[in-house]
Amino acid sequence: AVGEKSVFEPFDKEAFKKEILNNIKYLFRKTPETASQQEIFQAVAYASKDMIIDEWLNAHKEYEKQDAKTVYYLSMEFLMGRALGNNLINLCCYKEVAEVLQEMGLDINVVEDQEPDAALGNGGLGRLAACFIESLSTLNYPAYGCTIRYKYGMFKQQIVNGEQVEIPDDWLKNGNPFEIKRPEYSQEIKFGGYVRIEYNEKLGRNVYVQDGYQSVMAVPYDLPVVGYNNGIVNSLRIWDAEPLVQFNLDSFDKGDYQKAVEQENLAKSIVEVLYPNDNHYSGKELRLKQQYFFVSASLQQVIKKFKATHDDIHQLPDKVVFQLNDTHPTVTVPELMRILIDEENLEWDDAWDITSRCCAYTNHTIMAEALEKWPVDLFMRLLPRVYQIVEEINRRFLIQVEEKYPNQYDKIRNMAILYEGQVRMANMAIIAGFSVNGVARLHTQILEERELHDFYEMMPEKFNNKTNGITQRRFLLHANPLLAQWVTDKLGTDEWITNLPLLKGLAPLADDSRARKEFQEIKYQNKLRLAKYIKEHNGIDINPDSIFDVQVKRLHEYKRQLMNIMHIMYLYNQLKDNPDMKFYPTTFIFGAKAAAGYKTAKQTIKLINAVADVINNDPAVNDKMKVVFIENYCVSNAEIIFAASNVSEQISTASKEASGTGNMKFMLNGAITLGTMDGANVEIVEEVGSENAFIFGMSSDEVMGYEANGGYNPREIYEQDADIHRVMDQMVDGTYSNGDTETFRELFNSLINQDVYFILKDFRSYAEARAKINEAYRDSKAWNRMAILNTACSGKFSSDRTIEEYVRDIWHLKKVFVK
Ligand code: 26Y
Repeated sequence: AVGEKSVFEPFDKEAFKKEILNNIKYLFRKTPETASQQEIFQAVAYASKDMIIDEWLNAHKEYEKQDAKTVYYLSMEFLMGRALGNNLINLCCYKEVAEVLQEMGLDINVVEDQEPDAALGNGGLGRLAACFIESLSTLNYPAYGCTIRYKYGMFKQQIVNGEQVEIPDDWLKNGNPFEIKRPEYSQEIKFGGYVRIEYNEKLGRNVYVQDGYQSVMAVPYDLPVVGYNNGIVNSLRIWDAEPLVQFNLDSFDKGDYQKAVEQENLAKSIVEVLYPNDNHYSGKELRLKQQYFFVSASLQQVIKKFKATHDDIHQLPDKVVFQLNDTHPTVTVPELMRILIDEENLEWDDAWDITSRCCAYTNHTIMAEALEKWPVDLFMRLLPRVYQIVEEINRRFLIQVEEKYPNQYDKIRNMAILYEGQVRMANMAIIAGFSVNGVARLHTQILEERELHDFYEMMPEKFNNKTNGITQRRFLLHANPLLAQWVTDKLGTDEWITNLPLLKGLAPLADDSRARKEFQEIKYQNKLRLAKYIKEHNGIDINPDSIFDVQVKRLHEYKRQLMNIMHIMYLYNQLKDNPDMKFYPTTFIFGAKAAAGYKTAKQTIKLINAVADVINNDPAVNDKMKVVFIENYCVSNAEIIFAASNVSEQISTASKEASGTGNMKFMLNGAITLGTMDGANVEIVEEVGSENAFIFGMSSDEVMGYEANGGYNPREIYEQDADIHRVMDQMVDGTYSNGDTETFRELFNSLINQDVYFILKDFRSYAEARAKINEAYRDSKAWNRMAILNTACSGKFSSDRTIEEYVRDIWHLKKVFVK
């Protein structure tokens, strides 16, 4: 179906082939026979970039002509994954390019596999940003994604002796064929020094000048973000840092040697590496430098671009909106104020009006440990002028609070930006922006009723929900070509590619036995593909006829991978005790990276691998269960994993997972959710019906009720439930640690003393749900019926829907069409 109705010239296969051959020759002085796979990938990538360039130029010409309002999606993370396959899909020439390559004796999958993932992100938040910019292009909206060109992205994970080892991700080592350097848009970024106040005669007031600072040059590179079949190409602008003065012998002579060294080091350090923390804040100065670096660069460039075609800066909110992806880019607020006041000479009130009409904030978490709070002294030292502005924003806000809530000190304690020597970034984003949104209905409700209640009470008009979504172009069309083709055949159209709710039309097929057989066969083929990947990468043989029960996501205590593996330990005990127990063979699959400094998370990975090692080497159970930890979970292998899954583990402690987006990718690919009533699971169940999902565990209200009373007593469960007792003891009796009793002691202690995430409390209910799902799989008719219904009901979870809601309620953009 792909490529059938391209807006492009009919794709010229011969010309494309010639271009690949030319690239192989002129870039590498080679022939197809002597070129390496990597060189062939580069040659194909450059050839496809040539197709993109005209559209890219054209779209931007049209934006300028129409003077269209543009959204700047500011995010510390964009977890893009690979570009080649998706660019070809969105250019509607994937099939044709595959044929060209085949004629040349090449396999497009092998060529795609040469591309390193652009892993400029950790997990959900970064991948959401990537889905959003793809949808923005596909929906014809002018947009930029702005972030940092990290030299090293998310680390590569190796498992050595069962433990995680982090390998630097040198993703740019072979160059990046898709990026274009734009030195003409370079911006100077200033750090440190002090603020000098001067009287300005002409303005009749004091002005503020930053002096004695260090600076670096921010140099942008643009990556194309291709819309699906519409001729729109937006840009992901990634900022690199370079020293202002080139380090050379001249500067030695001039006595600037020290300065040159410092600038070189500063520039290098800022863009060196992505912080691998997910949902966990650590007050590192370098991270604040990164934040200010890419925010200031983006804002300076936006203002210059605006002024090139507009006289009145007051019109900025009509043309520009900044979406802050969590609090990480919140320094946008005082930086925009600084530019408007110090450089554009506006008065405070004018500057504030413009700033608040340009900024909107998305919250992705309610967990206290993820909230960014910078020590005042650190902030002040690094950004002296920006800090003055923060103080003034805070001062003026507190006057308002005092007026509205006289003598209510708790309001100030909760809402002040500056409090107990810290700058609270979330409070600044909420106070300054015109919109605050959560990422799933339940999450937004918890923000309004609890976490941000005082803000909600004071400014309810700012609050809104935007349930997350995912792009079906990557997670169905590219990731699961067999299912994509089946969907197109059954619907008689490929319009679902840009209109996902059309999948509803598949629902009647759930009751059609032939359709169910076909659906099952496609899943089986995808399971073979994953089994092959696992064999190649892990050396483990798995049974494609077993249930593929999968939990892939960042490793975090609240996501409860520990509960999953403990339940597997429990099942193993059961199977050993009752070899004839009724049990459908299951392969339990994990994939997860732990933040490098997160001890409990790393221990959990170790436990999973230790349990896998024992179980996979026990012939007594091997025809019934296997446990696989897939190394280096990332966007490119995720695509293979989702397509092959039967059971989607979404088992976070209720109230903790803001939304989840992996849950949607599984659903789209026909996996059944085994989950708690948390995040977007609630809406998934609402769409597909509770009879087509397996829900267990405490509700968010129950969880929050216990939390308000200081938790519960896990020891009671340990004492009373013999099965749980046994599993717990096996963590510290050496069963999974060659007799060593201390390897997993900390995990044991965390459960017995506090069990902050209610693992023991939810264990029984989880076990029941898992038993039900194991039983349900036996009835292949009923199972495939459910699976088809999950795909059919996943239409709501397209990021196209999410983006249209952002546009309607927050951004107010107009679609731009190109000839
Ligand atoms: C270091 C620090 C301040 C920090 C770094 C990364 C804090 C948070 C994060 C990342 C958070 C994140 O990925 N949140 C996830 O966002 C997804 C998209 O909205 C949600 O689906 C998911 O539930 C949420 O955990």
